[in-house]
Amino acid sequence: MKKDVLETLKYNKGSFISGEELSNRLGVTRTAIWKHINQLKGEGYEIESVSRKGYRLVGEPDVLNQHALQMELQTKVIGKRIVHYDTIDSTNNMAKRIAGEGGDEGVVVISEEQTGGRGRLGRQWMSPKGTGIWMSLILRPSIAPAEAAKITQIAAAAVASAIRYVTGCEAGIKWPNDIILQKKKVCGILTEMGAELNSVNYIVVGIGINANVDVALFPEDIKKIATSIKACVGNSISRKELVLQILKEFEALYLDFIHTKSIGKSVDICRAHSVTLGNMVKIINRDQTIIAEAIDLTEEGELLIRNQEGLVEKVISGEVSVRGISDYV
Ligand code: BTX
Repeated sequence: MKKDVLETLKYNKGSFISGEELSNRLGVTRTAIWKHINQLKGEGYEIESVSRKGYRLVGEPDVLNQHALQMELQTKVIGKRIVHYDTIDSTNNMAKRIAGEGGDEGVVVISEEQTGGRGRLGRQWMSPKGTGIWMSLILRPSIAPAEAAKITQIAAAAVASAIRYVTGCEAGIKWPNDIILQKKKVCGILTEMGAELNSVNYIVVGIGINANVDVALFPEDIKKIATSIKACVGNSISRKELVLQILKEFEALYLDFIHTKSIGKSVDICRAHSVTLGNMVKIINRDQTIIAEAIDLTEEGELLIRNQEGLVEKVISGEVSVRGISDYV
């Protein structure tokens, strides 16, 4: 019922709604409405109450715990259990531990801060307290280990679409695992798995987003390539709203993959928002770098390049990094 009261206030978009109308619409007494309003206020919702006008929602808490998210979650599987920490080494480490102990598909681990946030190849991922979105999703698809990289493409499509929907910013996708705003990295994705030789046991997809992060506090080398949503839109955004939208978009694309065995829908989004395709890029694979033209993505989410001899080759994401010729993008 508290969820219904909140939804009605939200639906009213900042206008007043009387206690009587709320009680009629939801079929409970005005006293019950009053109690739920007080509980919501106790949870940090700013609700103005004015006599003869009623109630209106003026602000929401930006909390990412199970209780706050599940009140508004619109998914069936992803996020059915949310484990929230104030601080942790890495949400991917914790998600892998939970998955290894039998944790279900759909568990989401979120932390306000990571002390050992990781990128690919053990690189460090800066994860300061309270301003970013540092989260990992546990999945249990019946796929071969070689297909795990497809999950990165699904996540990239979901995050870019969600950032666009929530903020109106033109989020781009730098293949294979970065989301870009204004030519800088706003989000990184790290997909890891527990697998046998031929089958995946679990996949953990880690998503790190500089939502309201002050990137000026990052070390020089990272400051040059990183940005935050706040820096691009000029004000803080609701992390909660963005997490809810990402989980919704991710679930739709992931379930489509499970049902159709194709990531075609995600690849279409990755193509449409790609900042890589059509450009000359540097492909860095450990200590080898080649320069090529990025021409397309395959239906499996691999990058097609035309090398300097004019031959078309497939690049599989794994440990490859892609850079612009002179800039990060
Ligand atoms: P990556 O290997 O593609 O990128 C890592 C590189 O990104 C670093 O070497 C550094 O140059 C740069 N970098 C570090 N921190 C940031 C930041 N906050 N913003 C922008 N650039 C940065 C990308 O790996 C994958 C990152 C996944 C992070 C998530 S957070 C939740 C989950 N838990 C965890 O430990 N990792 C994932």
